[in-house]
Amino acid sequence: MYRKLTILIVLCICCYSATAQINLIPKPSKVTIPATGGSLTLNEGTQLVVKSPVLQNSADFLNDYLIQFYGFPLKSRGAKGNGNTVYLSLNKSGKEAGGYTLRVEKAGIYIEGNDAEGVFYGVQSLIQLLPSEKTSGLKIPYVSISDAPRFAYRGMHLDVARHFFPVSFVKKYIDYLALHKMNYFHWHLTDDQGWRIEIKKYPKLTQVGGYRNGTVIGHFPGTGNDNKRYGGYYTQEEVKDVVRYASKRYITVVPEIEMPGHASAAIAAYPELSCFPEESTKFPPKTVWSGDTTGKQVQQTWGVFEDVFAPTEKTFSFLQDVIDEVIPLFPSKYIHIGGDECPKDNWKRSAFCQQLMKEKGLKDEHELQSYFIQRMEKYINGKGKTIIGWDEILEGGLAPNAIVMSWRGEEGGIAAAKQNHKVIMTPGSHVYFDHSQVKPDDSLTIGGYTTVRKVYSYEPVPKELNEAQGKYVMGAQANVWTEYIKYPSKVQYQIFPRISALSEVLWSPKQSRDWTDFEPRLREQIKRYDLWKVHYGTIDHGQGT
Ligand code: TNX
Repeated sequence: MYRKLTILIVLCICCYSATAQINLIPKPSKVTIPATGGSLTLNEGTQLVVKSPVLQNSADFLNDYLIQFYGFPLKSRGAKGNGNTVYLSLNKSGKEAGGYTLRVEKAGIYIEGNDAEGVFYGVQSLIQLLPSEKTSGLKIPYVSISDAPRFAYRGMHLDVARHFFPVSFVKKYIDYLALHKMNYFHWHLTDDQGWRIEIKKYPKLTQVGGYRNGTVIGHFPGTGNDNKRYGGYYTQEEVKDVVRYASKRYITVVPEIEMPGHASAAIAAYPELSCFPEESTKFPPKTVWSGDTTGKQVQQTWGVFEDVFAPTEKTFSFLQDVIDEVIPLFPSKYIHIGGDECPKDNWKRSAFCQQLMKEKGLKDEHELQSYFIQRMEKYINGKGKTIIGWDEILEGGLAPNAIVMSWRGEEGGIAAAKQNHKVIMTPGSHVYFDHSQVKPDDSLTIGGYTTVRKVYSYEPVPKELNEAQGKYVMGAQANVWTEYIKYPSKVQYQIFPRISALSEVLWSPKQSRDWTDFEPRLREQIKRYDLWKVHYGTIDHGQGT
């Protein structure tokens, strides 16, 4: 009797200790832990068998990670391992894209993907089974996992226009996505405060538009302005390097070229793209650095600016030329063309615009914006690509094949899905990582208050949509606008731990969402942030909920 009880207690402890070590984020669809418990130890002697050359990216990622955080790689072996071995292979019968199984057994570790991405995601799960502290033998509990993503679009955005971030950091950012099984990086490359991508035909875009006067830190002109030439840009070679880096992590880079609004940097370089090329947008006029030769300026403050692209043939051929150089750099099916926050003031007082509207039978400036976007869509579709636009592109009539990014709440996304258009949800209410995550705010932010718990509570498919309409929701994305985020360390602080919550929203089955289950896993994950040496915010978010 006592013996039976002892065995039971030992079994329970084994189970418990095994369970305690399974702290995966995002939570997999199915995790089975053998009642007997047990573990395998990964060490310098562990071998790595890669069963197909397409899986080499995953093998490299695993080894780079082990070297970086634990100081050793696995030893490559041909076709067969010898017990203490990690096997990467494809499972031809698995159906769901990105799906995989991961088994940790006495005989070895087996990762089988439905496709190459699946193997990569299996590797990410394996990485999370490793201890979050550096130890000599890396004990991994026996476990069997079967998993696949819920949404096809699992995105993070980064605004590199308000503040410029070097390639080295952009790559780290891409790694943060990869470690969370995210698969889209939305690169916000142009805005009023900087044009960040080299366009060979228009060198002034980066020579002039890539820099502004002063490191902007306040809402008011001149606030914090130190009169330094400030900015930067990516050469096309650097862009290709980033895209290659991302593709090895099964991350698609979606470039954003803003139009017709948020165009000050382009207009400072080429004033003829404005409705009023002669008008000065400089304010205050004294703070102009010597390279800024036009009456326009790359903006030195945040906000929305009236000087937008004129809908002229000159502008269209300029933008088409830009697109012609952008498309070959990005294998992405999608090109984001902005469309948000375009003031119509200049179009209203431009005789050219009024004439154009009459000729085309457009009843207001919203329809003129729709005409602008539809023309660009036609051009981009002709190159085999699909456009994405912020939800303002609904106003004045949606371009026929456009995907809508719903940021002003969910309404835009709901309306677009009801018109049978694909949608990516990015509502400011839940997934703006430029908002503070604590109350009171512990640093200067744009405003807003979005806790990790609020992110975790987000459901990307609104209840207003029926089942068929809900299928138009491709997924969701967090936006990281950088008005008040100047350094990589602050980007980290803003995205962690909220990125972990978002990854679970996007990857894990809806029915498994449970904050009380997630929170302890997140606390474990935070130890891993320490291993990565990243800055992070907090789970304990002050007064709010
Ligand atoms: C609105 S979200 C913007 C950005 C700002 C952001 C600040 C969107 C499509 N446009 O230009 O950076 O608010 O939160």
